[in-house]
Amino acid sequence: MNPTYYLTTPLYYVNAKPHIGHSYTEIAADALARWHRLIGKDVLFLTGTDEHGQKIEKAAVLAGMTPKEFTDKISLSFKELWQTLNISYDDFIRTTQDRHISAVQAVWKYLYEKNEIYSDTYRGLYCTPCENFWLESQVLKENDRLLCPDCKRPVERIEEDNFFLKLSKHQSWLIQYIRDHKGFIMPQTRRNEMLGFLENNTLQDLCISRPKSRLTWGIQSPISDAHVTYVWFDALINYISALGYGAEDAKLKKWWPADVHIIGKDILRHHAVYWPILLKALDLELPKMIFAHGWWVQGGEKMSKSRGNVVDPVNVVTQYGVDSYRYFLLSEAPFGEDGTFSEEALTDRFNHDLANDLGNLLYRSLTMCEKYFDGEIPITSKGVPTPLESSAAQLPGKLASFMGVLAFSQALQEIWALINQANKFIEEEAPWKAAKAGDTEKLKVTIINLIEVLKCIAQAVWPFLPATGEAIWSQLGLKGKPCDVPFKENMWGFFEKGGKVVKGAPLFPRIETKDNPPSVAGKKG
Ligand code: ME8
Repeated sequence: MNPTYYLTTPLYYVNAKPHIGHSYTEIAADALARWHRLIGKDVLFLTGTDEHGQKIEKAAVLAGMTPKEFTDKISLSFKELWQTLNISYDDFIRTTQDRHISAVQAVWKYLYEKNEIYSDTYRGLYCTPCENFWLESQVLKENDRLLCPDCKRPVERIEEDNFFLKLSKHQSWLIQYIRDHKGFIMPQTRRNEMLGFLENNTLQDLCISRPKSRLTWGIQSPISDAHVTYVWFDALINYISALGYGAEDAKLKKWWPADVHIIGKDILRHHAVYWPILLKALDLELPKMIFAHGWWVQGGEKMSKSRGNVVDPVNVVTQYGVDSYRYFLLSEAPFGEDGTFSEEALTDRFNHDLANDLGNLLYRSLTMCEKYFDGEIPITSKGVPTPLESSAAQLPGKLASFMGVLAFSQALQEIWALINQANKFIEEEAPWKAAKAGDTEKLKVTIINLIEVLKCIAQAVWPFLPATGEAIWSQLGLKGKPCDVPFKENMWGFFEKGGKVVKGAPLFPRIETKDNPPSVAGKKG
């Protein structure tokens, strides 16, 4: 049996269409899922949509639709975008599905019977855009207005009879758990932030319901006819409801605990405080890692629909292509830190890394294979080891350590170091000279080394740029996909029986800009 790898993304709110921020989390998760498939793991990649609560109910009313009609429509727009972006999720959960509703109700019952839940009156403030409860002492005061400390929008004062999950009794356990498990909250800055928060504040018990007199668009509580479930309590449970919690043990046993929950830093507290305590109360293990990535910012502020500063992924991929967009997002900012989106930066990376480095390497190598050997991959009698071979052998190990800590931009740098070494190899070996001198054996050795390294590169880029990896694969004359062949240390000699390349058009025709005239291209080979 192959080792398993279970990874999740947040469930996105369906109050509006997805933007670049949502696509970032999704693309990162996709790269990680594909990487683990490439190295032979049995992967479960879960994503989906968060469809209950006051914010969605309001958005539906505004659109003149029922919440059901509205959530069906927007949830579909997420699925469509994921298809466009080549996202290979295995399961898409919607919090309005029966499997989720029954799991949430099973959680309610378990916790109620265990005395982890009690009823009381909630007096405090509520931010609908964030769906968060706040205390008077936590909100911002501006003139006579009270504002949400996260999104800075006005909060509403509420007094409601509700149900609460006991958090404070688990506080010291959680602090100790985080201290003992260094890789549990990543990156380390976020871990320190959470430890600081827990060490300096007494946790308020979490309100987990809303009265039906205020909100009906939620999951019915099985212990009170008058209440529905608070949207965050509902949504977090998706990570186990998708595994059949309360209904089917085998799936939960196979996949839980999750290997990583990938989230943005905006929802760290929900995942690093509420979720672990909820799991502890449920007598379930904690996920192995919670990774909170940074934000795409515009004008110094987080990109979000409500701020009106979002970039629409569909426009970008229409203009630059899916893999260029994926490459830009994963290489531009270290995962965990904020990034700034600009078309200039994207064009620059496109021309430099994709067109010049990767595209040219493939095009030149296959052109030479066609020119000197009619496209037949040469079989050499001299198995001369080259520096390319040893660099390629080290790549899987290096990538494994970066991917283990979700360091996507560093993993890409390693792959590009090999691409550039191969480009340098062409210049140094100057195969056109060997051809002129009639040194066929040397020519064969050079070409076969390029073909072997391209095969390794096709596999290595595939998690990040799946269509590109597959295009290189088929231009090398190979059947299937790069993930069909194990990606491991000793992979040189793959073409020892030869083969035939099928050169295509350049993968990334360069984008002309003022600083980047077309004449920069046109290298030998
Ligand atoms: O919070 N930069 O859903 P949501 C980077 N339903 N990532 C961003 C981003 C930005 N500017 N904007 C959004 C919710 N994201 C809840 C989650 S989970 C059980 C429930 C990404 O639609 C990032 O992953 O507001 C962030 O955490 C998520 O979208 C928030 O999505």
